[in-house]
Amino acid sequence: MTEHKELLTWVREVKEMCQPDKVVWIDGSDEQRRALLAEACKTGEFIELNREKLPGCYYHRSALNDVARTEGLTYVCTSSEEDAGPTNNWMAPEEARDKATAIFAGSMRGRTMYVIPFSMGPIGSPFSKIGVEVTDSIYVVINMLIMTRAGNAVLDQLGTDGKFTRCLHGKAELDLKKRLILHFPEDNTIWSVGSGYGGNALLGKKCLSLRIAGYLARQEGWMAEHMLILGIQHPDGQIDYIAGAFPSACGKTNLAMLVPPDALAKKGYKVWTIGDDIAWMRVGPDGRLWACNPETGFFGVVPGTGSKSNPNALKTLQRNSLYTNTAYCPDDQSVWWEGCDGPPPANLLDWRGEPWHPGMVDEHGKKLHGAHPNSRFTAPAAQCPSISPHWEDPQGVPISAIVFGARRERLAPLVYQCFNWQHAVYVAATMVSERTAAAEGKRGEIRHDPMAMLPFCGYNMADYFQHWLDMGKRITHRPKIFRVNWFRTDDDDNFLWPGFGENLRVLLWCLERCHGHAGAIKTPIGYIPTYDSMHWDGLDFSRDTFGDLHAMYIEDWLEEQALNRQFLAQFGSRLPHELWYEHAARDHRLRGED
Ligand code: GTP
Ligand code: SPV
Ligand code: MN
Repeated sequence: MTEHKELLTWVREVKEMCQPDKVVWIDGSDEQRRALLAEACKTGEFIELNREKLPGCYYHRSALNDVARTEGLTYVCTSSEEDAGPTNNWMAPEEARDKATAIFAGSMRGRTMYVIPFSMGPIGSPFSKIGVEVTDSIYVVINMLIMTRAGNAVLDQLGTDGKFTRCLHGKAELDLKKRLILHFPEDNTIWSVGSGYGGNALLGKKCLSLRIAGYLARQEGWMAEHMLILGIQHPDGQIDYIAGAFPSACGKTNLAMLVPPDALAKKGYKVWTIGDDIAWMRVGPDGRLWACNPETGFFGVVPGTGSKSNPNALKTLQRNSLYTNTAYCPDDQSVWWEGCDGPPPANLLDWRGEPWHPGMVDEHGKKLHGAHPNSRFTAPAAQCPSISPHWEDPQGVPISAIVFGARRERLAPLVYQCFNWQHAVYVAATMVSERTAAAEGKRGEIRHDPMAMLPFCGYNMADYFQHWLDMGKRITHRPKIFRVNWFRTDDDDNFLWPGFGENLRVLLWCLERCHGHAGAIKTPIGYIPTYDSMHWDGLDFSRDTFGDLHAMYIEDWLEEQALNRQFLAQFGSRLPHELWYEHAARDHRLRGED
């Protein structure tokens, strides 16, 4: 199996602590995967879905208290609290280990412990990172087999002394009071206990590929970002690649799988998907920024996925996929969710397993959902109709533009271009978004979410800003940077912008700005498009509404400036002075003083 001494020793130590009945190494074979699926169906952890309609698909319901990431229980455990910074929860490494050990101790009695060697990025690529996740959850194993490259080939790559991230996961009692998601960046170790939910439990994802990888990336001179990657093919066949950072449940999966509106498709525009959640980016020998997707699957938001909003996602998840916390129809073993194509079938069970029909309310009169708002699909990326032929290229794809998007009903216009890299770092660092169902907490409440990385930065956010500034100096051919917002509403709360496929029009404007030939107007916050600089083929969109989408209310921006000042101030002297410079410069521009 393996002669990697450090790995064998670690697995033995974990076994002694958790006391599983047996240990099974995940080899990556189809045979083993099938056996695990059969076992999960026997215990009720999985339900096999209709073999004709949804071949190879399974349904899983989580515990009621385990439906989203728990940011309040997620910690960065560096030896100094300063190194975690004011935006992370911090716990001293020793205390964290003691607390978690008490929960892990004996927690796998009567269970099997699975050992999953996995690679983030193609196996053997110099840019990939290897992890080994130990878990007592078959659900985690099956997810990891979709989301990562896992099995014996990774052990071979690891050899007898390769480096790997130790990823320990246990369900324990799935008790909120005994749940901890702990990162030990100085030790290249992750401990997660008490949750089976995606971002808490699939440790290759946010824990390794963003928090730990981000920590390493800063030391090694690259970037680990919460970004989608897509390619836009122009009518002449040229392809431009764009990376986009949006907070959780704010549109990355949808944008990554964008289907061009008919009129633009007819002209020859085409969109290619590379990744929908995580981008690892490096400076290439040509001085450009190159991005790759370290994952092999999509762990996407289910509600709202329909043939209008995201037909590519819908096609991707027709086979070999997992559905977690959607509604379930026992009559024909199918799944249903809000925003899917058809009406709900009779005899539906909601995500909790209770009989459900539309219009149901709880005892407080609050609407009950059939599918949990954060119900998720896990689907192989290779099955996506728009997947790019380059999605597994080890060196990645060259990035022409970066877009930062967040969810704002007001203030943020549809799109604006930043003046330069340093200005863009300020714009991204002070990005504000409304909370979504992807994490526990009050939905709709606004908060600063710098670079869409607030919950995912594994070290002091001020140092992360500095890293962004430093990277800008190292990239000789810098991507142009834009801020977008698909979510601006009118006074009746209707979205002003149709979004989804129509977002291509905004991306085309961005790319034409990169190539230097689209019209724009300079404003205090950046360059906004003129109506006539946009492609409107096939869309009847009024000049007035376009104006509303970009309307600037100076008073509101000055209020926002006050919030930004407060946000930046919490980093004290660790904050790069360039950000204060940009803050003051925007203030001056807003007051008409420049
Ligand atoms: P994570 O997987 O949590 O990181 O999220 P994500 O950024 O991939 O989010 P996703 O694409 O799944 O978007 C989720 C929500 O955004 C759904 O409710 C979508 O309907 C909504 N959404 C996505 N794109 C648009 C858009 O262009 N306009 C509007 N109005 N809503 C959108
Ligand atoms: C997110 O919350 O940003 C996700 C889902 O992409 S999770 O895997 O839970 O992080
Ligand atoms: Mn995400």
